[in-house]
Amino acid sequence: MNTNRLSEKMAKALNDQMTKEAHAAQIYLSYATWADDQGYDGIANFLYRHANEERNHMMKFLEYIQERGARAHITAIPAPDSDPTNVNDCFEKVFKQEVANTEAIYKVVELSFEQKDWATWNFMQWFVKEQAEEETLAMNLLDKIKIAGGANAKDSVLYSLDRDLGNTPDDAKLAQDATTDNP
Ligand code: OFO
Repeated sequence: MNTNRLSEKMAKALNDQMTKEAHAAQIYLSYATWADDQGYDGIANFLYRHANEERNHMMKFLEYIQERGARAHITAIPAPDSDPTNVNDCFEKVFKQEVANTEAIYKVVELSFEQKDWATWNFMQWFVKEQAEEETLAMNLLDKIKIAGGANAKDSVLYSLDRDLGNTPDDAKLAQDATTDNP
């Protein structure tokens, strides 16, 4: 008896999105190591924590695919893009990454609508909301760096920005506290 409740096309779309979330985690990790290396500990801390959130998103997809009776396929993750050239570039890359991921999420939502797969449509709404929040966060970061002078921001301003980001509340919970329902 076939207990798979996802169409082949939907299972592939969800698997692809799962890998995209893993890719996002790698991208944030790579920017975090760059920031760390440049001496921006607060920005690095923020990016490390965000990498953790993206990894939790990957797990959320994995669990959903398996729960619906299909198979989550663990594949290679594409390498992250090149290092940012400065803090302004770093935040611009973060914003672009989030917008690209939002577009990918919308495609899965669209497919679920076309297929009248309401369980998947409902599952995806959490990600629609999450992406809107993450875009806002990235826009706020960009606004801050623009006010600070963008690519020409002075060291003293970058110092305060770095300190402030290091003190932002921790959205990403410790691994032992996070669940796929509440990543
Ligand atoms: Fe997975 O939340 Fe952003 O990209």
